[in-house]
Amino acid sequence: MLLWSAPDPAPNPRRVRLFLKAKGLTIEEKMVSLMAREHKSDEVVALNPRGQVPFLELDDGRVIAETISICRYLDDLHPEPPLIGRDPFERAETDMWIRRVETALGTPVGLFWQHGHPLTARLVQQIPAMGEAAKAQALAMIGWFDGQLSSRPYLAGERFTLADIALLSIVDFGGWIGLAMPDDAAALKGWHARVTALVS
Ligand SMILES: N[C@@H](CCC(=O)N[C@@H](CS)C(=O)NCC(=O)O)C(=O)O
Repeated sequence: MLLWSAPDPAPNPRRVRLFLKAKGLTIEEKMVSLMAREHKSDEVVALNPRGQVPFLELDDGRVIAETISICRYLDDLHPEPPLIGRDPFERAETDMWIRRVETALGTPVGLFWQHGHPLTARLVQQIPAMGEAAKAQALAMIGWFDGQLSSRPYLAGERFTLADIALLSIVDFGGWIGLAMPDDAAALKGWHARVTALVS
């Protein structure tokens, strides 16, 4: 297997690396340079028509793209420790949290990155108002996750799951691009320290 990837702080490739670490697995990685736009090369687009990383190239040539799909595949191959769930309820609960993380926080963080950050200004036609709106939405959702985590150690209660890994990668990327956790987000900060320790 070959994991086509990119270095930190790219959040999606990092999420698979964190998942592998939590599973105790190692897969050979092939790094592409996003800044050099290697992910848009003919070679990469032939393998993943979205022209994005990460994606997993199997030994027989088949390809799985999309971070969560890659992690699901690896979790099926290596069920221990369970990072998605042991039964239908746990798996659905983890999925619910992954969707909340990706849609409610990942989307505005991504829009802020595209429309509000100077590093992407040369890559996309930015709409500054969209960047501002996305920033407000992202900060509001960071506050919402802080509230959710005030009553339990992990998103899915007592279980550390792929949803926590998804949230960690987005929170850390947010911090890197100027959407840091506010000082008063005590529950989120405590969760952040707990989850970081588990994947370090
Ligand atoms: N939905 C995809 C998103 C992948 C993605 O956006 N990857 C970024 C790197 S963090 C990328 O390749 N960006 C380049 C592009 O979208 O053109 C996933 O979950 O894997």
